[in-house]
Amino acid sequence: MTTITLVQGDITRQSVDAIVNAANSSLLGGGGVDGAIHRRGGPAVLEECRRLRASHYGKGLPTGQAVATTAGALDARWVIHTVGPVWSATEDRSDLLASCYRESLRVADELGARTVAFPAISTGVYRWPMEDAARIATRTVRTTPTSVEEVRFVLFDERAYDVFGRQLG
Ligand code: AR6
Repeated sequence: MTTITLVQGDITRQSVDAIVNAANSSLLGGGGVDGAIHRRGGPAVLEECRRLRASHYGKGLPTGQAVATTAGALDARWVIHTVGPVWSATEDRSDLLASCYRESLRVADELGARTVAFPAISTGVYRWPMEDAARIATRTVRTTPTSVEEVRFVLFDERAYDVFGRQLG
């Protein structure tokens, strides 16, 4: 059984086995959660991202996929980088957003992670409406078979926290 918990705060302050990063396909960092994770995780995270890029993802990590690195100085063992879809009003990209959660959990299982913290993927720079993103995130985590014991959604602000809270009932 996987317990789903909800926290309002900064994902880089979480003490968990794996922290999921809302990355971009370059794997070289950016703003939002990605910037915060690289800042606090330190150069070891970026170094491993660079190596992964060189060895496997020369064309970038595809949207909806996930890959793990060290967590550097973060209070976690791994960072799982996933690339959310940019919101589109004309194209349904829900499956890609669901895939981020599914693939991150698959990688977490491979690593043997018991506790995993997720941000609200795609709801910042990638502009996905919070209600819809929360519905997809919670439904996917609830329906994905995994050995992860705790999935912790870490929401930055009170509004996002409330929206996720309503989805989890
Ligand atoms: N802890 C938890 N949540 C956070 C934090 C934090 N420290 N910082 C921001 N959020 P975003 P995306 C929330 O933009 O939409 C980057 O540049 C934020 O309020 O981080 O998937 C990447 O490199 C929002 O609700 O990720 C990509 O280019 C949520 O996290 C692009 O942004 C996600 O916002 C990815 O965009």
